[in-house]
Parts: sequence; C-alpha cells; structure tokens
Amino acid sequence: MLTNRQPRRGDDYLNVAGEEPALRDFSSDMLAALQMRPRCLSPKYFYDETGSALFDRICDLPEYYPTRTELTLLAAHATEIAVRMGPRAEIVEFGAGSLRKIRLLLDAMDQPSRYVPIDISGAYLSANAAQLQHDYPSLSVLPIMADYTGAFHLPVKEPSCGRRIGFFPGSTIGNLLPADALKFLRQAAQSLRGGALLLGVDLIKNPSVLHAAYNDSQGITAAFNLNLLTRANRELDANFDVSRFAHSAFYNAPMQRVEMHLISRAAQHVRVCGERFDFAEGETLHTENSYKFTVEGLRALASQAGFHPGQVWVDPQKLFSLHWLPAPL
Ligand code: AVI
Repeated sequence: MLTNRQPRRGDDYLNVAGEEPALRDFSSDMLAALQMRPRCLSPKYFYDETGSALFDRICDLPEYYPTRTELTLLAAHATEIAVRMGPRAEIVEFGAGSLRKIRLLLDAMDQPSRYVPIDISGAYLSANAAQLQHDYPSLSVLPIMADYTGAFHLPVKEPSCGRRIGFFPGSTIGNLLPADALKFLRQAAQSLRGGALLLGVDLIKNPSVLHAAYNDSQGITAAFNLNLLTRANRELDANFDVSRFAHSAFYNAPMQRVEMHLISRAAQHVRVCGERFDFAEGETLHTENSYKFTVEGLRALASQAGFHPGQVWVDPQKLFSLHWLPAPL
C-alpha cells in the first residue's frame, strides 16, 4: 500500500514496504506456485535487476512491436494529450520501468508540476528517477517503490498541482487477470477523481505476429523467462538446473492472451527454501499471461470501473491503442 509519507533527505525513492516487496513475497508465492496444479506464478517476479534489463532489451527487439508502436503513438499525439491534461498537471506512472515514455509527454506538457513513478524494482527505479530529475530540474520527481497491483493510496496532492493524470503504458494491464485488471482500474478511477488515466493497451491481432513477439529470434524473451529460475536460485536457496527447463510462449485464442511457461525438459526434482518438488517431463510452471484486447472491450472494462472513456488513438496497422480515460469527480 502506498502511503502519504513524503521522501526524507537521503531517500532516493520512497520505500513504502520497508523492503523490496517482491523479495518479501517471492518465497511464499513461489512455494505456493510449486504446490498448485497447474503451477502458476505472478509475472511480477521477473523484474529483478537482470529481468528489468532483459525487459528493456525485449522492448527494442524487431519482433516486439508494442513498445515502438506505443512510442510512435505517444510522439504523434503528445500535443493533444498535453492539452487534455491541462497546465501544471501531476503524472502518476504505474509500473514506470525505464521512464522512457514519460519524456515524450513531459516535453509536450504545459509546466508539468510533479512526476510520481511507481515500480516494484526499487534500485532500477531509483537510478532512472535520478536521471530524469537531472534532466528536468524544475519538475518534482517522487519515485515510489511499491506493488501497485495491490491496494494503493497515492501521495497527498500538492495544492499547486493541476489535474492528477495516471499513466499506465506498455499494456502492463494485460499482465493482470481480468478480475485484477478491473480491481486496478476501479482503484485508479477513485484515486484519479477529477483527472484521467492514459492507458496503453495491446490489441488482438494475427496470432503469428503475437507468436513472433514472444518467441524472438535472439532468445531474449527466453532468457527473460528463464531468469526467474536463476533469481529463485539466488534469492530462495533453490537449485533449479536452468538448462533443464525450456521457454514456451503461445497465443491462447479462446482466452485472448499470450501465455508464457517454463517447461521441464525431463523428470527432475528441485529444492526451494528447503522443500523438494518433483517435475514430470513436460510439466510446466506458468509464468505470465499477456491479455490482448479489442478497443470496444477495453472501453467497456473502463466504464465498468468508473471511467468515462474518451479519445482512443490506434496506429494504422491496428497493433496497439492508447486510451484517454477521464475519471469523474
Ligand atoms: C510488461 N508486459 C506488458 C510485457 C508483455 O508483453 O506482456 C512483458 C513481456 N513478457 C514477454 N515479453 C514481454
């Protein structure tokens, strides 16, 4: 949960949990995942330092169209988006990552007042926020390390700030189960009352395009998926033999989602936090869902959550969409 505590001198980010939230929950969630059938773990554990760096490389891959398409949409429409935001707006970015996209908006905005990036990966967030603060000295940058997929309260709004605008790019909303996506949007509509959410959403398309995006020829997505096991070995005293697991990603059309799994290449057992778990050959650990949407489906979901769906920007190939979602008072 985010709090209203303001950053202290010497803090490089606001650590609301007192420790890395991902670390605190990783052991219990991994143990629970290994006990359930089918085995399934939240994708939030991909993002240790190596995972975050691998994700940045994914974003630059030729097959991974979402990042460049969204950047093109943001660049093309930044001026109209900035007009909708109004002067001295405050931006809260959920799952801020590399902070690359926000620069396109900041450059177009009329005197942006404060920028609050929220991310689960504290060290990564801190370094990127420091660079952004350096590049935009008149902007107040308040990084918050937190898991925004749980219950959250945003920091108190400063009286000098204009409207509060949420920014949730990258179709990260697609990594939430539908019920959790609705829960997130409901909370966002509440905490952004009187402002709006700018949401980036990946669209349903030819499955071959989706397949290529999650099975890149350089193997970076495979490395990103397998890094979860390396992380578990390091942080959970586990002994996964990474070479005995394989990356698998496919589009599940009825569920409208790309699924990523780690498949056991052989019958084997592993130890995690002192407990033994058996894998049959071909058994999988389901590591990520990436839901894809239609424009109408997303607008219906946003309405259900309390937003008044507004302008939508889509690229000519209909790969990706950007939604302006005003949150009524
Ligand atoms: C962060 N998220 C929106 C990415 C996605 O496409 O679901 C994560 C990712 N997984 C594999 N490639 C990229």
